[in-house]
Amino acid sequence: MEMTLRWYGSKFDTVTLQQIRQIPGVTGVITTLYDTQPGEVWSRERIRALKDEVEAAGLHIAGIESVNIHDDIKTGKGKRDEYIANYIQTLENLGLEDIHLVCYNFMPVFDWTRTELARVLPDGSTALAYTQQAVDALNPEEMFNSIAGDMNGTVMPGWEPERMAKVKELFAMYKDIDDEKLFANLKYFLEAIMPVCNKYDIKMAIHPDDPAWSVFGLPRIIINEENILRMMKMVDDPHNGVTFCSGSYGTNLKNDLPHMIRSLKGRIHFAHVRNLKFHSPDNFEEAPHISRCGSFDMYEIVKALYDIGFDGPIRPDHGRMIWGEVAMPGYGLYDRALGATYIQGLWEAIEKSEARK
Ligand SMILES: [Mn+2]
Repeated sequence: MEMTLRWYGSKFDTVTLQQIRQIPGVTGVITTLYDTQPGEVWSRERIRALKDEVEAAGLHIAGIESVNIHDDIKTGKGKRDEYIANYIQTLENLGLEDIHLVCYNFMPVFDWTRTELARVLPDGSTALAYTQQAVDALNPEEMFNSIAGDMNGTVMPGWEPERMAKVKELFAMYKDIDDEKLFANLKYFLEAIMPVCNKYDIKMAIHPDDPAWSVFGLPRIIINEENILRMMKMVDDPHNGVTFCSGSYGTNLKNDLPHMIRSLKGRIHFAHVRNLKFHSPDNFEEAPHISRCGSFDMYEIVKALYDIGFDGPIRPDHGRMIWGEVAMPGYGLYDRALGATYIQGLWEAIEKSEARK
């Protein structure tokens, strides 16, 4: 595995490449052209400029998170084929610049959903949190306004104001889309992009839906082992793979995370490792990474990744705000740095104890 950190680019991130470079063991960043819109072609020039900037700081681009998918592709409507052609062009440009991992998601309308961006924990730190009760009490626009007011002056992925201005329109687009149609549209998209992925060895890594169930009546399909295996089989190519995100699949306590990891051997191209603390099955917060602070056994999660021979980029996921930091919620420096070193500690211990057997 390679330890990495997500970075939104110097115009958008409060964390610098120089700071990331000083986190022990972190050698790569997972980044994006944050100011591009879904459906747009990423030019080779802009990709190369991003790469040069990262490399000048002594790091490298370990992968892209994300190249977002236009809603016409997800709904199979409008200019789907034109946007898929653009996506293929972007993949080709990434491949030509020697970038071989792309994380994306297929979530309708909303990206990940939280109901609090700064729940105060007993130690005074703050974390992102979710309660179903809060979602049930809001309509989608109220949801957006409550999130937008709480971003510490940053723009959060999937919650861009220009996108949310069209939230009613977006809901109308998905009116007749159920799980089966969403699966079919995902298959259509994947079949179209597999040739370029094979040509440039680009691993596509779908991010799970978060939370791993339907919100506001929208279909959600990347939620459990059964569905993800269905997706792997429906386009059975190793370039069609997954981002294993423990914090997203883990929102549903029925998901056995180590078991899911083992069932996806050879198809996990990227891993997000984080912990959640549950107060009830639909009330949780994003806990510090270490096992004793949350509900997951992080050793078992990392051990499962080790056991399947996972060798892709791994990153700590959302961190808390600690030590007075003001940053994009979930994406501060300090708590993610602690997560990165902790995960590496687990990995080293597993590696050495396995070697002694
Ligand atoms: Mn994730």
